[in-house]
Amino acid sequence: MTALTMHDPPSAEHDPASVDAPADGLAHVASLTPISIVVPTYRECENLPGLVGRIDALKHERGLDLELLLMDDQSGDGSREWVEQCGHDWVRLVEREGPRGLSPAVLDGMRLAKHPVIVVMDADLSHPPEKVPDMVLALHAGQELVIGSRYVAGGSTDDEWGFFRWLNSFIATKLAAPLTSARDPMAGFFAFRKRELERADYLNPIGYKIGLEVIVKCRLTNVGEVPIHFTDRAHGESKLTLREQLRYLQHLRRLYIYKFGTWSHLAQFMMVGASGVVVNLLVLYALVWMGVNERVAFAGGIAVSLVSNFLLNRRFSFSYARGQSIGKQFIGFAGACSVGMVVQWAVSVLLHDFVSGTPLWLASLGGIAAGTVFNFLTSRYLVFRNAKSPVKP
Ligand SMILES: Nc1nc2c(ncn2[C@@H]2O[C@H](COP(=O)(O)OP(=O)(O)OP(=O)(O)O)[C@@H](O)[C@H]2O)c(=O)[nH]1
Ligand SMILES: [Mg+2]
Repeated sequence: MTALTMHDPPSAEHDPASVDAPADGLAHVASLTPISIVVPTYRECENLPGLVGRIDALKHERGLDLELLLMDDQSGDGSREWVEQCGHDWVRLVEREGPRGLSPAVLDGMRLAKHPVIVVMDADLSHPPEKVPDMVLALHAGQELVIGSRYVAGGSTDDEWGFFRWLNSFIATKLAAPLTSARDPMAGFFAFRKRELERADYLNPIGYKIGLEVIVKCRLTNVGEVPIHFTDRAHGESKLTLREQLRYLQHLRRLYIYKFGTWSHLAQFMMVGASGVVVNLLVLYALVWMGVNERVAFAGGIAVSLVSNFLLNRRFSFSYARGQSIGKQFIGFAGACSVGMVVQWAVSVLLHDFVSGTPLWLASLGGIAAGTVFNFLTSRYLVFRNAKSPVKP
């Protein structure tokens, strides 16, 4: 298998997404800022000496005032004992109770952090702590959040990344593109000011992508990226399962709804509509193949796609209204769509008869667009209406 890295190395100065490394004269600024480093840990005992050792060296070299919060989910692998005897009073291991999870652990750490700047990173030494001062300086230069990034010029990953791992990361990153302009929004290494958290209504502790959650929920637009070399974990086991990766899609959907509100409902409604066209055609052809009269087959296709559209819209596009009566909603949906079909027909006829030169296909498309918008608005505001704002997760 070919080994790939996401980017060609160096020439960071040509990459507008990359934040410049600080001038030497400014380097002391980072030392003036007390920093809370939050690290979620689950069975990372083998990695703790390396992590704490490197942060300790940095602390002395750069004169940093920092605390390290290890947010541990009852690992029971000797992590607690190691921290107790490590002899550093700035290192604290917090044993969490309740359901285990990376995001809830990080959120708890953010709440406990006593310093104004928070840095989140993994315990497995994938993220170089030596980049923390550059990240803090970029915050001082005006960024709201700074990512330790693999995907800006100068950033890189270990060469052992096979094609499928690269592709997986590439697709996941592209799916997040409408949410932020950051090149590496999936990163678990980022810095921001604790006060930014006040801008979020609510942080949802699902999935692995807590940085993306902070960017979207706190509506941070000024996101900088400092290039890092991402090293694969040398010790311990990965906790990133396939299940976690599927939860990422669920997480993305919620973030889209949060960020785009009604537009995201419209996008889902359109996708359901497209699936309805396919269902309609499949049923139509199946019925004709079974010898059913064509007029009845047309009606059958429409009826089945109406039901599949209803169920999918209820499950996805307007899932916030799922608590209400399915029977009443179905009657409303069918009623609204029947009016939509009349709207579609009327608009097509009007375009064709009264706007001279409109070809049939254009009139028809205009009718479909009008019918779709009508169906969406009636579904959104009449059938699946909800007293609560739909933009909240
Ligand atoms: N507290 C806590 N930390 C977790 C949990 N799952 C993962 N972590 C930590 O989150 C960080 C990232 O987890 P990793 O297993 O390294 O996930 P990854 O970086 O995507 O995968 P690999 O590095 O390839 O293994 C590590 O510091 C883990 O110890 C959890 O359930 N609870
Ligand atoms: Mg890792």
